[in-house]
Amino acid sequence: MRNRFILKAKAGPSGVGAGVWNLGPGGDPFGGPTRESIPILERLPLLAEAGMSFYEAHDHEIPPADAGKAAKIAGQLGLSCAMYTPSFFADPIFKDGAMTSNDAAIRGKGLENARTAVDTTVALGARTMVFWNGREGFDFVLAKNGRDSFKRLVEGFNAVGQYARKYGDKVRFAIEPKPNEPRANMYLANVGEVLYLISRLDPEVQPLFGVNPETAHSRIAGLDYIWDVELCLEAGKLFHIHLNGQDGQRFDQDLPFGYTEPLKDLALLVVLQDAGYADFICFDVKAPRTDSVENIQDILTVSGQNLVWLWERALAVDRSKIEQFRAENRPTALTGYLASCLYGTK
Ligand code: 3MF
Ligand code: MG
Repeated sequence: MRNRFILKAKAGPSGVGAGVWNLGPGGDPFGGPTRESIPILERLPLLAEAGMSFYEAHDHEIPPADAGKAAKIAGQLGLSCAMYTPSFFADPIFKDGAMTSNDAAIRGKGLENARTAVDTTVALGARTMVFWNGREGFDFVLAKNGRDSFKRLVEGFNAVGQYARKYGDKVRFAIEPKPNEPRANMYLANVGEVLYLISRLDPEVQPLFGVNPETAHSRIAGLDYIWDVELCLEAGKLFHIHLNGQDGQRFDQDLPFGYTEPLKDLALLVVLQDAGYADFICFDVKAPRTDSVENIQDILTVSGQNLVWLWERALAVDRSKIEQFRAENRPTALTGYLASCLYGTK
């Protein structure tokens, strides 16, 4: 077992986490699995061995009935649950969305699953429940009334928030934006849309809702993930973060963190450090279908090592130099300074 990845001087939890789904069997839309599927609970020791301190799971991966078993195995491994999330995308019943389905019965089922997931989040000892907008959107214009969809999202989140109030401050919610894939157009496409939605929630549940930005999702939207994260911080709504890499605006790749844009990743970590970000840092990466089952943890160890290297380089960035380049209006020279921090030269 390798040592846990630890982020020095980080406020709050200093370990890192990953999803159990990150270690899948390697299927994609054009071909089935390329390696055996590891049973979900057997993935927990693999996460721990790969240096993770936290795990994350969906309700179709760790259903409520397995929560006790999962918590016990995790406890023995020294792993804790960073977040739990209802899958509103895997079950065919949610093919046209859960909260924004045109069918009231399906919206009701989504709500029921969300309430159950709140209980399971608590049972697993996690504080954060994530909502990813997987099927909440449309492929064809006018297939849904967008204004009604927005109202349904507000109503749905208000109802889940009201339900969670019985747990006091034990549970809160982080909404994860993504612009497309699997739908052609997804509601809650970016951080700005999520923050606007939160602003429309009932005042008593509003404080329970924040954002889980994902670096690759910002990239798929053609946006800069540093500004997306800064906007969440400015709103006091950075509740969780998913780190990964993305090679341009193509399909969702979930590449290792630190692989595609190390200089920007360094800058992102400077922002998180300076904000005193005290919540979880987790990877949402995907073991590629070309990796064999024996090497399935490489995606986590490479991401973890890149993160630790970049984190320590970010700690060493001289903030007064950043201020100086800003005052001198020398943004290009500033990028050169960051590059020198990244490459380790003077
Ligand atoms: C898809 C994702 C999701 C979410 C997950 C939890 C399957 O692009 O990023 O992973 O992270 O549903 O929010
Ligand atoms: Mg994600």
